[in-house]
Amino acid sequence: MNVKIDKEGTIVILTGAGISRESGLDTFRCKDGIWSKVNLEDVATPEAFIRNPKMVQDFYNARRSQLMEDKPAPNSGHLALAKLEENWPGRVLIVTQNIDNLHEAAGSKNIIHMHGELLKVRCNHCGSLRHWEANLHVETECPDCAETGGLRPHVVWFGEVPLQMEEIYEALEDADLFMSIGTSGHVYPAAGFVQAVTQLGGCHTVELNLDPSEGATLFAETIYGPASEVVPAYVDQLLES
Ligand code: BV8
Repeated sequence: MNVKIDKEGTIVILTGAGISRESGLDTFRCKDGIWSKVNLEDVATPEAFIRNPKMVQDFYNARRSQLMEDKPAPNSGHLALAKLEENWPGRVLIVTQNIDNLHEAAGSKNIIHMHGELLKVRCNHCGSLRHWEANLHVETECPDCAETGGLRPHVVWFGEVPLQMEEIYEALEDADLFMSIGTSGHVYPAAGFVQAVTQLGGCHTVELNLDPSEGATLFAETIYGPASEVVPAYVDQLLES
């Protein structure tokens, strides 16, 4: 780590599918990733949900069942971020693109799921939002309004507005350190956060990834290797600095 961060400083951490890979969850764009097995246009857009709701529900049912049945454990990358939040005097915010629950399972509290959460569903009819662990089907009745056909995963699809963007940009304005972990830098607006903090000035940026992301050259510092190794090492340097 080649910079000093004020101990009262704000740390904003963007995470992507790469941080969960060593917990056994697939990434999207790595070899054998999710998008090599299914077209995102068929399962991760509002148009797909209208065209073939069963295909979309089955896609998320399979991923929700994996969370519920395989019970993937947070790895040392997730745990290191929870330790940072616990021990850092300043503010630590995780902005995750992931819809799994591994940051929570590791003990992190200050989390924004900008692409939603796999274990939540919402009703298009009544707007209710609730924790959900079972499979979801087109004919599943909403427990709140009793309507069918309206329940959908609480997940942000392509073309939909990511969640809590105002809070995210406020945190980026306040950031003294921006860490990007396990993301290919392919999906916007998340991939644009590093430019946003760089334009604002006064924020150190570091990419911790298995290999260079599409935005690698935009970071002041880059460290490559598996998250389970590079993230704990970086967090220990921060806490010791
Ligand atoms: C929006 C659903 C308007 C949930 C997902 C410019 C500006 C704004 C928008 C756009 C733009 N250009 C294009 C767009 C539209 C679009 C977009 O970005 N398209 C892409 C294809 C170009 N964006 C949108 O539609 C977004 N909405 O823009 O609304 C707006 C804009 C601004 C402000 C307000 C409104 C909505 C995007 C959300 C789409 N939903 N998924 C789900 O099913 O999970 S995106 C999908 O990709 C996942 O959510 C995932 O989180 C996300 C990013 O993928 P990554 O997490 O990076 O995973 P990936 O596999 O790609 O990479 C893994 C990385 O890990 C690799 O680099 C690898 O090296 C590394 N790795 C692997 N193993 C390890 C590791 N690293 C460390 N350790 C390891 N062991």
